[in-house]
Amino acid sequence: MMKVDRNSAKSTQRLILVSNRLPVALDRSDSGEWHITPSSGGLVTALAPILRKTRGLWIGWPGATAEGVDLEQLLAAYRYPLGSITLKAVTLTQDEVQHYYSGFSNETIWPLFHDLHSRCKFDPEDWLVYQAVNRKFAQAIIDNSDVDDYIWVHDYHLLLVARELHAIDPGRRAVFFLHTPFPSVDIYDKLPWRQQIMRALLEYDLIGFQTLRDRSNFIHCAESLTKGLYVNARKRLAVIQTPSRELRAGVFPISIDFREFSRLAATKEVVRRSIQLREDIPGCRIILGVDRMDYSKGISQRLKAFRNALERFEDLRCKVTLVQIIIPSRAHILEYQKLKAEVDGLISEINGQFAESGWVPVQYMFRSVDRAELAAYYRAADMALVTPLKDGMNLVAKEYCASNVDENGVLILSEFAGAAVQMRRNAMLVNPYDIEGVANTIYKAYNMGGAERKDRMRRLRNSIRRHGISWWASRFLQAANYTKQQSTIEVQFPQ
Ligand code: GDG
Repeated sequence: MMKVDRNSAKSTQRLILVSNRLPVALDRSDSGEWHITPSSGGLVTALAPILRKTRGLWIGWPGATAEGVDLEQLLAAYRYPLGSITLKAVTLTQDEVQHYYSGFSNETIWPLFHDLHSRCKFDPEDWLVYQAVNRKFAQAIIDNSDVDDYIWVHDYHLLLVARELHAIDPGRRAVFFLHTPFPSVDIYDKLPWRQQIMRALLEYDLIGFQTLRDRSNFIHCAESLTKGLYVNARKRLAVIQTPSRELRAGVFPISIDFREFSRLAATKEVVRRSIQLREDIPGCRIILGVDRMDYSKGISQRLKAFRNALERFEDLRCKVTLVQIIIPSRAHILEYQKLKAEVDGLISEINGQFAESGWVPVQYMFRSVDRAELAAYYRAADMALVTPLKDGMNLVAKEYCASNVDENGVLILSEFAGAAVQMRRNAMLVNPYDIEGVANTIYKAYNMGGAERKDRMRRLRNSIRRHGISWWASRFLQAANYTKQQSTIEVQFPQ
């Protein structure tokens, strides 16, 4: 439990969370009825207590566009199961979804921030709509908040919200957390709107990054693009002074609800299912991959590494199965369709080349699985292969360890995932582009003795237990001076 400063004169300040997506999914049944289901996630779990206690508000896009249906009204009538959190929908037209979401967010900023600038589309129309939608979000904040409310904006879809807020009301303050990496100057400079975006980012009061490297990249980009900038990065929270204002930049590695994952993994249902999953592949160790279908996740490179391992280490054949769960994502974007075709092709090549009676080397699921099923896979897996080409953090790596209650699994982790900073000593780090290197590491992990596996996994789990999602949220909110100003609430951060 975190005691907050009760001597402060200020009364409860409402927390307003702003993200591209609301924490709900909207679906339409065949009969045309709309269904709203809460989508779980670390962010909701971490912030629900504080949102509840401050009568907080979550502003975002409900994830659907619907002709002739008032989604705002639909959501207003919906009671969010996690308590008295109010959800406020920002509705988007088809055209906005295409240019702001698919276009600028996912075909410009996403690849650029993952160092994949050759995949970027730089379309002025996308940029115009991106600005307009950020303005729309800012207007929704103004319409639904008071000047004292505390505004926390999330992620790369909403880089300009502070600028747009200030254009309407210069007195508003907002803080920001970037879930993706921030690229180096060489990459960031490719962006035709680098200057406008940097200026807009400097209008936040606090910016949180996943790793020190992301923050350093940001500071270098800011320095190279802004005259008269003074930076003191020696403190834990870097202080950045522009000619007109001052802001802070910090490092807050996001995490998961450790307790929730380890509790789920120990339930009867999950234990039973994980035993069954192992029995379904008798005599084989399970290597697990869980990713959104995204080129940043390095799925093709991972499959090539697995193939290389089977080619060079014959004793792995019939002894390991790669279970690859891939969640469909951004399927309307051409690059993602091409990636799916490539992944499908590689899997069928590997299975065609190596499968024998009773053994299929790659088991592939292209769909989402429910949380208990995911926990059963995490628990059943002898190894997790988490090999993104670049990743802000990568929560799968942490979820795998939290669910590995038997402490006998091995985590093979890309050195380019933000998670590698905290997990580098006890995970087996790989360069995902080094196909032979990853194959060698699979083989090493396969041969690792029980004592070493246990020792590494125990340390990984202890570190995630100590630095879970509530630790992340409380550190960010403290840095932003949010919790200090609370006089009437006690914020619980369970660990
Ligand atoms: C972005 C950044 C950063 C996956 N499959 C299923 C499922 N999942 C859940 C996992 C995990 C989440 O999706 C994926 O999180 P990641 O961190 O791996 O990746 P991104 O979606 O790219 O997230 C990333 C993150 O933001 C947080 O800041 O770490 O770097 O790119 O939680 O469990 N969940 C269920 N079924 C599935 O089939 N229920």
